[in-house]
Amino acid sequence: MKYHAINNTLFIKNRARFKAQMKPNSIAVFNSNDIYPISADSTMPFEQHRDIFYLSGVDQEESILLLFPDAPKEKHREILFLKETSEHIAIWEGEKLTKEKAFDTSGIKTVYWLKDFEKIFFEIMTQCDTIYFNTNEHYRSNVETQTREDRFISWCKEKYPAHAVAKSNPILQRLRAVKSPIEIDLIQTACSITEKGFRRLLSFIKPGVWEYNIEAELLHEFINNRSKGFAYTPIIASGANANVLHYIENNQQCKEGDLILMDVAAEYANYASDLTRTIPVSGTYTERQRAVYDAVLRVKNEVTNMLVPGTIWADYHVEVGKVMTSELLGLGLLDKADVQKEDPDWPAYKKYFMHGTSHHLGLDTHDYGILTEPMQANMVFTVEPGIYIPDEGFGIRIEDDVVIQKEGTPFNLMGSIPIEAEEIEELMNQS
Ligand SMILES: [Mn+2]
Repeated sequence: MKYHAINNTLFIKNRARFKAQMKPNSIAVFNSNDIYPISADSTMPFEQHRDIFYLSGVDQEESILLLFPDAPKEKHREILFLKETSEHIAIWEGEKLTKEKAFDTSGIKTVYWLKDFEKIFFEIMTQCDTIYFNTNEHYRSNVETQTREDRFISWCKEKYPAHAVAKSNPILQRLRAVKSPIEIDLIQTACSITEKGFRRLLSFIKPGVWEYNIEAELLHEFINNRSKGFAYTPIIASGANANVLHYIENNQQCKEGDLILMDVAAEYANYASDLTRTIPVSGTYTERQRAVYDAVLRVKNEVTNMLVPGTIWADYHVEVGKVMTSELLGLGLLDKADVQKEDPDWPAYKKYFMHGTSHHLGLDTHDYGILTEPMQANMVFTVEPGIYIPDEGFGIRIEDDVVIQKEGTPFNLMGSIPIEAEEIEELMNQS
């Protein structure tokens, strides 16, 4: 891991909050992700499942966390099962968590090797009535592979058919949505690394650079700052590519007069940041580009203030739609008749702004959080309005990450990243 060790009180508290929600005499099990194969002996880089990470800090494959708050044996209230390591294994496979290191990382005293799992699990299953399974109920999830968690659930249901089952996911959706101070610091670190990358680009981008040159500049800056790299697949879209919302080819040359939309951000310690800036390739916005840019920025600033405790996500989007509609009227992209005859299920503004404005941000870029429940202090959201005009060959999106406050307007974790058109132009034209 490139990141600095995380204070383990984060994970100790996260487990305490999870356990407080469990039914009497129940256990909960969380598995690591697999290392996904490519072919031959090639594999994808390991990405830990965010739930076992959230509850233990263990960032290693083939790990299992078991929680059993009512365990008759006190040492079985929290257990980690890890892939066995030894000095010999360390030489061949590289350093893995020892039992001592696992304790330092997680605060969990009882650590067994994975080879003993079935035996110890049998004993525990004879003592509990309910098992919490960790299924994926994220509103955008679309998983075709069988995860290690899925395999565990199938195995367990077959072997222990008489136990009651319960769902971990709704508990985690609610817990992970509200960030603790340590988590906000980690997200802030990710945002600050992103800022370094973005500032590097302001003197780098010129007509003739290729989108992949920009991707390389960012990766250089991110890794030099202890990030693994991008928090999500970077979108570096010059000219009309900006109108393809999930453009990730990043293989075109940036031309004089074009804008370049960059939805690019670093991760840090598995926490995501999520930034979008749209800047002029030549260092100066045209009058029309500037008018649209300022309209998007006004929408962003105005709707950010609606992210306060109590706001419902769907209602917020209705309000965003009103603000956006008025800007689109101002830009002459819509006229009054378009708005009067609009379909309430697909309002007129959606022709130019067809995606959502905000999502939770945290260990996942589109983080957990139950969107039908009111917003709370210390939830972290993106704010990312955009206006896409294929007929004019450009699209503009601006995105920052903010923390909802108990009172007042949200705190902008990206408040120091240049966003005003003048500031961007000035920085781009300093030689
Ligand atoms: Mn986003």
